[in-house]
Amino acid sequence: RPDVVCVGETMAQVTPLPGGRIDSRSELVLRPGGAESNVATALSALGHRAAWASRVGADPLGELLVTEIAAAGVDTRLVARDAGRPTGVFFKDPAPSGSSVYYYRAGSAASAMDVSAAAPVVAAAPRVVHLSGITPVLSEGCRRLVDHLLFDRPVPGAVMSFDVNHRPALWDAREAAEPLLRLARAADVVFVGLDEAARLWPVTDAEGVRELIGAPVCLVVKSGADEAVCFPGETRDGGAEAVVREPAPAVDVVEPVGAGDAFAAGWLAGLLRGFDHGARLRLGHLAAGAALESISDQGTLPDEAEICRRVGVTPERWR
Ligand code: KDG
Repeated sequence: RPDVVCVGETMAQVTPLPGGRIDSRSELVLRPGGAESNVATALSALGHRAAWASRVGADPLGELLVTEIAAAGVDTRLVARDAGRPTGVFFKDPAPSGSSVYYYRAGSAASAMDVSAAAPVVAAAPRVVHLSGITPVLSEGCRRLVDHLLFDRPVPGAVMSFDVNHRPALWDAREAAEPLLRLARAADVVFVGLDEAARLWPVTDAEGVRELIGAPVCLVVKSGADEAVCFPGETRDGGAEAVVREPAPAVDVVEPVGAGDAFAAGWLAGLLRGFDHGARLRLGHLAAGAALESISDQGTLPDEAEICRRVGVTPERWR
């Protein structure tokens, strides 16, 4: 039984080697790139049983994705093959201040997912289902799939985790604002960047996001390089919630794509391990920092002793 099932599209990501650019004659690297499989990969690196549920083309790129993601320890048995549609592709021009991405994903195999893709997720019976705001914009079927998982709650007892993940290249903020807010309000745990929230909604600070999304949701607002704030949600006795803030450690940013996914994975790993809210945020920062220091979407974690030191837990507690 997996701890977490992450549902969403992964594409073949094409990136130039360091120093190169897409618009020049560069050597290119092919790797899996997808928010939800990034979360599954990072969870697996943190020692959890993670599965990725999706659909890929019955083509060499689909094979590459499944092989690479399985090699990272992720259960890929919930990935369907589509003989009639291709695996999506995107190009990434890395830049520390924000990479540029160019999508070739319209009509992809993953965009053909619909509510029937929920059945294997239900059968897997995970403790957590992780979704993101990318999936609902891919197609009507994908939108219904996310709605079904979040509103009908077909996975008994699962914590429903949702990363807002607004991608301006897929829909502008005006179009995305209402659907993403509606989905965030339906989840149990929500991750959002403060800049992303301010682009989508009339908010300027983390408290504003908390008010907008509402108290039953456990909300994590990430303020870029500064800090992450968690509003744990209403307490059972109706008391005021204890807001937790953790400053982000300084890192030498190579490329930011994938850092948000790693943060979510770190936080969810902390949840699965029963860590307190401060330790969950610190583990989120640690995983995000590793991704920020890497040219690919995934980073390399420090060893166990260093993880324990930075998260503030004993090795016994970690294992
Ligand atoms: O979070 C990283 C993702 O944005 C990237 O891997 C590509 O999944 C992707 C997307 O749809 O933008």
